[in-house]
Amino acid sequence: MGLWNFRAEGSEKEYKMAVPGCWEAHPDFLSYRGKATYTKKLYINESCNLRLEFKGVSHTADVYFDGIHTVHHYNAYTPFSCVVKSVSPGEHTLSVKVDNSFSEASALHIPNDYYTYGGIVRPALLEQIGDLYIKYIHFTPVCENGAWGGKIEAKVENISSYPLPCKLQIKAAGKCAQSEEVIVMPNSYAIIKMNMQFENVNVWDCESPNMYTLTGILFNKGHEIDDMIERIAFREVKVCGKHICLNGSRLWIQGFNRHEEYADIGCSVPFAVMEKDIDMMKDMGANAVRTCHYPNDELFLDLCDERGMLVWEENHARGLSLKDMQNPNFERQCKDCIDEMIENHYNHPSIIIWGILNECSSDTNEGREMYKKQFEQIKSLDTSRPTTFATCKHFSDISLDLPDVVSCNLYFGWYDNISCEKGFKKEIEWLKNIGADNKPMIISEFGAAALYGCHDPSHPKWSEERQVDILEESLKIYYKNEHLSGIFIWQFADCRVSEEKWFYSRARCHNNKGVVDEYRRPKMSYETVKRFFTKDI
Ligand code: ADA
Repeated sequence: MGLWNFRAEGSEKEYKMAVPGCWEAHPDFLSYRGKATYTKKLYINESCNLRLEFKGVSHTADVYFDGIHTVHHYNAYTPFSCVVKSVSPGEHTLSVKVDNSFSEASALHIPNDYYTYGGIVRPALLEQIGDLYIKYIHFTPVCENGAWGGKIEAKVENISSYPLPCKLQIKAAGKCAQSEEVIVMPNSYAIIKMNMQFENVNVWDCESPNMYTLTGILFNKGHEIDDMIERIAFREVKVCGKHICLNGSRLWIQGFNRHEEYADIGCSVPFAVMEKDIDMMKDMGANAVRTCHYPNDELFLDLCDERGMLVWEENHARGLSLKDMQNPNFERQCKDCIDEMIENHYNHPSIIIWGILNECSSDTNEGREMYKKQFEQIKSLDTSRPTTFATCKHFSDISLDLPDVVSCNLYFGWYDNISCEKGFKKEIEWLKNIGADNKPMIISEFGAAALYGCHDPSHPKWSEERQVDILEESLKIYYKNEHLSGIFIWQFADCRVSEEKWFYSRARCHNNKGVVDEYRRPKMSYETVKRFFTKDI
């Protein structure tokens, strides 16, 4: 947190730029797409190993420490880190070259129906570490015959050139356990697995989002050399036939798609606005949010944990054609995004489903193979959550056998001039004919656009009145429909979009389907949604 020196490529002018922040928030860079360098002086008071972690740099970062390149990272939405060994006491220079331009090097950040901002858009942190440190601790809650246990998987890294012994101690929910001694090989890592049993714990759910602190302490020859504090919870989410169950009870999911963005701030959404968004969604009666179309800031996920908001988190992709998916960087960039999303967000109890590849080429054999590969990757990392993807390939999708949950984006009344009742009936019949009706189904997107303040008694498209009409008609059909496990309205708030491609045709270059505008000013549809989502409360 703070001000860094900033200079755009090819410019001699130096600025002060806020981190975390988007350069588009500065009057001179409102629509700047290109490269820039952030620089900051660091003062280290004793010789040590430094670990630098960046929670999000949009969209490509190259980090230099005293002019030496330490790490390259692509994708704005997942954390990455690097270690600088044996840093001497005194002043040092940290610089980050950031690039938010579109090119073949970027398969996922492309001109789209959301805006790719530029900057060190999420927090950056610095910590001193020893030669042996904890990379992550994953906690998987397991309930057997009413008794709660936990599977622990920790990754311990050795950055020295000699083998090091260690033991891991875990304290959580009044219990303490210690691993056997493990030797971590030089310049390598070890995975430590442990099982724990717990008594008298309170489960996590939307009404009572009970959280616990897990403390991991790493010992080397009896000396404490590192620790890690994680927040965990006791809840199980499973697919039970055609339903999604939380702690054994059938879930009804009702919520919003939410882009990470706030008016002129861009994608570095302030913490207070994150909380306001959750307050407004809960005020409307929502119990869920979909992180369309990328992994979210962990601060927002922390709030969802604490407030009992269910989360569909997904990897970064929106509307990529087969040609886009054939970009030579696509598969590696998706793989890295999924690895980083799950490694960093694994313990959030609010995340109940992993999604991938929103409206990509799931209607082609080559596309299907890529979906298949990504679902296999997710299952290799986490078997405790179901998977899904949102399709728009109605009547032609050939990949719906792959996910645990079928999800459809439907815009009857906006893009498709057919009644929601008729359109939904056709969709259900199609899913039944292809044998995809044997698993839970979610309407992952439905909605209509309205310009904030646009009122017209004839209810034309783009008026708030028409948005009410379309949402009302859809909610009458979808709300607690027997075929459905949940619905996500598109979308919570208006958001900026690219000017390239057809997106320039979006009124004011925004996606205006929010129930509130980008300043969180409610449209008429706010009360419509609230009427439906709260009527059973
Ligand atoms: C698609 C897409 C969303 C948004 C929406 C719209 O379903 O998944 O990101 O672009 O359409 O507003 O048209």
